[in-house]
Amino acid sequence: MGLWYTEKHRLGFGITYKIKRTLADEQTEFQKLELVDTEAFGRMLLLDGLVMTTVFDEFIYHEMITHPPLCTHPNPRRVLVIGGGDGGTVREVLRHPSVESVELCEIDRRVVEVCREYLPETSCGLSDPRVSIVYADGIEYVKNAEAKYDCIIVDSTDPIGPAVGLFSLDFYKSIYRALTDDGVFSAQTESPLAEPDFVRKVTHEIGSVFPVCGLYTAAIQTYPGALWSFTIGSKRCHPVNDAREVPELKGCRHYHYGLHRAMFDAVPKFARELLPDSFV
Ligand code: SPD
Repeated sequence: MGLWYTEKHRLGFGITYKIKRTLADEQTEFQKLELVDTEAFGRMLLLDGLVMTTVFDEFIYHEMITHPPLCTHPNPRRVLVIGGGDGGTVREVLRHPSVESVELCEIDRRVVEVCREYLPETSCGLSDPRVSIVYADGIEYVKNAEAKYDCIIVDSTDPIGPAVGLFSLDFYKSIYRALTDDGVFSAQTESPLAEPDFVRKVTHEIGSVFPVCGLYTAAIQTYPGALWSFTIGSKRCHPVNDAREVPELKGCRHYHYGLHRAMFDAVPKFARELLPDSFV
C-alpha cells in the first residue's frame, strides 16, 4: 500500500497524499520542515505538517499573490516579499520589467536552502542579481522601513505559531508605513470556505488600515478548503480601474489581465458577505 501522509485540519477533515520518497525531514530552529515527493503532485514542501507548495499547483498561488498587486501599482520598482522562502513569489515578481530590486525576508534559512536544492523550478529566481535575501522576522523587519517599497507581498504560512503576527493589525499598520505613496500590498488570507471567521477578521483589519482594498480567490487543490483567498490593500490605486496589462505576463499559466479585471466581482456570495462593504 505504500506510505501515505494526511494533512489534518482542525475542523475534522484531512487531505491525503501518497508519498514516493522523503527528500528532507528536519527540525529547523523555527519549525519542522519536510520535502517529499508525492505520486499525484510531485515534490511538496511541508512546514509543521502543513502543505506549503507543490510542483503541480504552485503556479496558481504564486501568480495570484504576485501579479494583482504589481499590476495595480503604476510602476513597481522596489518590492519586498515577506516569507516565501521557496522562491515562487520572487520568481513571479521578476517577470515585471519595471522591478529593480526584490528583497526576500524569510525567517528560516533552511527553507531557502532546502528549496534551492529540491525545488529548482520554484526557487530559480533567488539567484537573480536583483534579489537580496534577508534572514529575519518579517514583523521586526518591516517595522524599521518607512516609505521604502512600492509593493509588499506577504507570502506567509498559516496563522499558527510564529506566523500569527503576520495577520495582525499592528503588522498591517507597519506595512502601510513601509510603502511609498502609491504602495500596494497583498497577502494570502486563507480559505473563506474552511476559515470564514478568520477571513472576516483579517479583511476587516486590512480594511481599517488601507483606503482601497479587495479580495479575490483561486482554487488550490492542495490547500484545505481549496477555494483560497488573497487580499490587496492599496494606498491610492484601484485594483480594477488602475490595473495595467503587462505584456511580459503572457507566459503565466493562471493569471491573465481578463481574470484580473473580473476576479474582484467574481467572489462567491458567501465569501463576499464576510468582507467590509468598502471592499471593491
Ligand atoms: N495552507 C497553506 C497555506 C500556505 C500559504 N503559503 C504558502 C507559501 C508558498 N510560497
